[in-house]
Amino acid sequence: MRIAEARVIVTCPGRNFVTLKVVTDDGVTGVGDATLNGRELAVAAYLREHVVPALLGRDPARIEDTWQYLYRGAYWRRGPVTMTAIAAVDTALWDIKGKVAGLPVYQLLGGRCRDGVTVYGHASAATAEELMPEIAGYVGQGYRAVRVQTGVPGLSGVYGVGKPGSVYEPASEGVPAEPVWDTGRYLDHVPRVFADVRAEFGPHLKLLHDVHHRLTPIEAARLGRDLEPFALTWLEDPVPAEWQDGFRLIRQHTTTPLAVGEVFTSIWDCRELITGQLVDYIRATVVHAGGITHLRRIFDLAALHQVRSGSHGATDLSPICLAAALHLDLAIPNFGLQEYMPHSAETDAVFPHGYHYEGGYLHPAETPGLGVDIDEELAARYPYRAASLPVNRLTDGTVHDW
Ligand code: CS2
Ligand code: MG
Repeated sequence: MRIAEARVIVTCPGRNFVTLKVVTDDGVTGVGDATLNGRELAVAAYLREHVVPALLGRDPARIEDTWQYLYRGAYWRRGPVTMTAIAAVDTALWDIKGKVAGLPVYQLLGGRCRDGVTVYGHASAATAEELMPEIAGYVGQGYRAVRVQTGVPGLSGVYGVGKPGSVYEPASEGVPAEPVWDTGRYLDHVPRVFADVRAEFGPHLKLLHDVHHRLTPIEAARLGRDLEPFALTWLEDPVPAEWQDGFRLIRQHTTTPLAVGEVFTSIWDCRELITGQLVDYIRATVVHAGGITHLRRIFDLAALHQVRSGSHGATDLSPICLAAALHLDLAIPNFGLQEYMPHSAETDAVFPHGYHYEGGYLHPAETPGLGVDIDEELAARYPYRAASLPVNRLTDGTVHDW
């Protein structure tokens, strides 16, 4: 069996997605997500111009060899564009292998380690009062874990706080929006919100919070300490993710568990954090960290150090990435939680899939491969629309981390 064709499909069913579809000479197809939010066309060009020509004629069964060929062979290693492109190829080849074997991909990865994949939902609202019914809504649907984000009094909008009742969307059309951020107001507000949430929902609901890289290590240490009475499951991205020493300082001050990794692209980004036990959850994901093959390697390293998985799963990762993540989540021993934000109906229609939510768990499809596809005719009806993630500024206009 040989790779006969590989198509790069860019579509915007409400938001932009890039997909690689690999076709073999006997007609088996596999799909991989290649979406890099706000930089979609860079990955599409990397695939079209540099990767697809080298794939044609290769044996699709050689997943590891193809990974090494693309990673080592390019000489220019790592980076989000490269690793997203490699991920797309890797994911598509696992899909093909599953279809050829007649097995869902999690079976090829060693079989299930659990009955279902525990997911966390996203409760967010502009005010603390509006937040409570949002959280109650998730609890009512059976969620065991909820990420809680709120607006901050005095700030007009805060990244990560969606509009209640609508599909979460981190990018906006055109050039970046420039919201204003104030660390002091945030640090004052968030512990009060969690005090109310814990009082309302009791000790057993898992609560998470995403700082989105906006603090310095000592500010994050203070927040972690202030949140200790409310027993968070994790505090996410407390400082910019590349500042790994920052985690050492936070660790010296607080027992609030830490999570990081949605912007990581390789095991090299995670290595010190994992081996030093500076974090508790590693949130790298299939589409940005080199596919199923490489993410498995990261999770295996994490397992040695009692670090658990917590893969990124926002709406800007396509249903193909979510399907792939679920197969891996089911098969690794050190699974922690999976982020889950349902996609829009338009997106779900473009990516027909067999995974489903039930009582706090997601379950991958039992069909051979990943159990997800792209409807190319439908996808063609939604042309690409330029959209950007925001740029964060302080009240005096300084560009800040986010
Ligand atoms: C967030 C995302 O899901 C998360 O935890 O941090 O909204 C993230 O900012 C976006 O996926 C970026 O594209
Ligand atoms: Mg996050």
